[in-house]
Amino acid sequence: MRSALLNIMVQAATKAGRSLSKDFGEVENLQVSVKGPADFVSNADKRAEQIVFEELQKARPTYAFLGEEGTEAKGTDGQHRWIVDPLDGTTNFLHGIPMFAVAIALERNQEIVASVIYNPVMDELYTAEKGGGAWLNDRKRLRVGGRKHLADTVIVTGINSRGRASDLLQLRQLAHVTPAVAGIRRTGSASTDLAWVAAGRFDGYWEAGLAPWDVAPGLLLLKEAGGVISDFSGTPGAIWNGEVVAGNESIQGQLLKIIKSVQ
Ligand code: 2AM
Ligand code: CA
Repeated sequence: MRSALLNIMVQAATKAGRSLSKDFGEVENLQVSVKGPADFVSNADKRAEQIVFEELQKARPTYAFLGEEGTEAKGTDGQHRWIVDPLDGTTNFLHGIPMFAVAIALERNQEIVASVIYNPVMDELYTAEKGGGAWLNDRKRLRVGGRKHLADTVIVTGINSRGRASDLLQLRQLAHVTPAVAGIRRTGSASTDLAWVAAGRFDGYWEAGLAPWDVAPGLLLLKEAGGVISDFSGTPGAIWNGEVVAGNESIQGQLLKIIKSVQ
């Protein structure tokens, strides 16, 4: 049974997800045109944020709102804030790759207490509430993978290719992590990366240059699945400086050691 709060979040995420799903079908048709579907995608993104905003605002009018597409509401209760990425994995969406999600987190007194990540194409709904565990499609309780040896792990990362200093650092990190693991993956959706570490599909994840809405929804999911998450200095649960290293306790520690050793 979902709580009333989680129900509101799921309702918002699935409604926005249906809108994205419809637009995604259109994007697949637009792939052949020369101009490409970039403007169309940007509108799909904004539409999804508007749907999430309206749903959440209707249900909890006093909560603040922070969304990637620029929607902001200050809120009046001083305690609660929604942190929303209406389309995490925009580049995938634009290219007709079905790896993207609607991601919603609720912050209460500076702590993330509820999360929903929904991929409408795969129809995978990830939910978590503080103390209530992490779940896939309401049925499957999630638990991070149990591997202890880094050499056996599949690690996911993301490298934002916008020519910033953190990109080069990530490439150096990649050069050190790659030979130490069984496989490296890159999905292009940070919330999916964290959800899949929570589900034990990936054993670990690291990335820099992220925004709070990329990290906040997956952070709680991962913690509720028994995972550990920190920034590159090892400070637990960081979402505001854009750095993430995540995994089970053992793998997170080993990954962090490599990340720390790379300058
Ligand atoms: P997006 O699809 O919502 O843009 C991929 O590595 C991850 O980084 C995705 O979650 C992507 O979110 C995010 N991302 C891409 N470009 C970014 C940027 N310039 N700043 C912050 N996050 C970014
Ligand atoms: Ca994002």
